[in-house]
Amino acid sequence: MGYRVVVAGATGNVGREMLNILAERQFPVDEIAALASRKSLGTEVSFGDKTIKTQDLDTFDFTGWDIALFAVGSGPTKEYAPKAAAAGCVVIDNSSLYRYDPDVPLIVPECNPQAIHGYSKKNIIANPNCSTAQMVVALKPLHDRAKIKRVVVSTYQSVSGAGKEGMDELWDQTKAVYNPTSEIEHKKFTKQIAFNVIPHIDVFLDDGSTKEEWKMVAETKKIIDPSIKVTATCVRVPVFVGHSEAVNIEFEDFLDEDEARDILRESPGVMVIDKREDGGYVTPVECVGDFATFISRIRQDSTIDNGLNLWCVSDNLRKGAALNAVQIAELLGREVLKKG
Ligand code: 2RA
Repeated sequence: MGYRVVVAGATGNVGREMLNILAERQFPVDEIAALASRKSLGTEVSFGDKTIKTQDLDTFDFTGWDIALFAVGSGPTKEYAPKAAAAGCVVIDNSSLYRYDPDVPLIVPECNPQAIHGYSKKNIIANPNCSTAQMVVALKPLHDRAKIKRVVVSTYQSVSGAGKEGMDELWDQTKAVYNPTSEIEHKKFTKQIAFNVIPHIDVFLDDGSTKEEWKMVAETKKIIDPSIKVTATCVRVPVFVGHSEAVNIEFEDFLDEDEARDILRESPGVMVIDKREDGGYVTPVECVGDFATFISRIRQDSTIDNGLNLWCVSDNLRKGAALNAVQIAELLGREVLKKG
């Protein structure tokens, strides 16, 4: 006997990946429902080798459903997640709405699986921001070995993090560079992303950082350890899928680069590809469609006593969103609901 599972936001980048990954990982599904907004009603989406028609999120009755994976953004989540939770359906939400709520666990299963037992306060579990998820998978095992004091991270985030619109904008702008035509040339673009990088993701805050940067700080503290100091610079780059991060770590105690590499090689969810030669590292195009968080360029930072640098790459639609959400559902099933 398995679960009755809902995917809300089934026609978006992340929602479609949630369906793909539920099927790929053979999550024990007895029945699946794919929900979308009224404008996408009836759109057909794939679930393994099946095709399912989307239903209306607005009128859907969550009673009798076990788990709902939400990928609808904070606005609709605010309206529909409490309804699903009140109907007894455990919500795993990919938006940022509940991530910082003390009554809602924020979970990366490789880092803080024990937090799953806090879900019942609101019957809601939060999925972290994509740029946080891949980073904490690498930080946690190193923190367990040599306690992290401070993290400085620069991200190189793909346009799929901004949804289909972000991908279309890169595509259109790239075409316009090679083949300027009137309708594309005059299309209003917020900023040029083709052959450019933009040091701005989400809104600016009073201290000059962006909300994306603030999320990495707040979420790393909630998932691993509030004592870790984090400073981030989040940058949009002309890549379709796959976030990359240059991570600098300062530990309480010295951690040798070879020992760090060995620890990461043995860590859940991590794939180390780290050779000091041409091509001995991972780039975003190589991570797409994979479940792993790839780590390369592991090396001492000799400018401080206990420093380490590393390069972290992962598919932001998978570990950064859909995969982590499905892994939380697997954890919930194993540890709490115990069906299937
Ligand atoms: C981005 N992390 O990359 C944000 C939301 N997915 O745009």
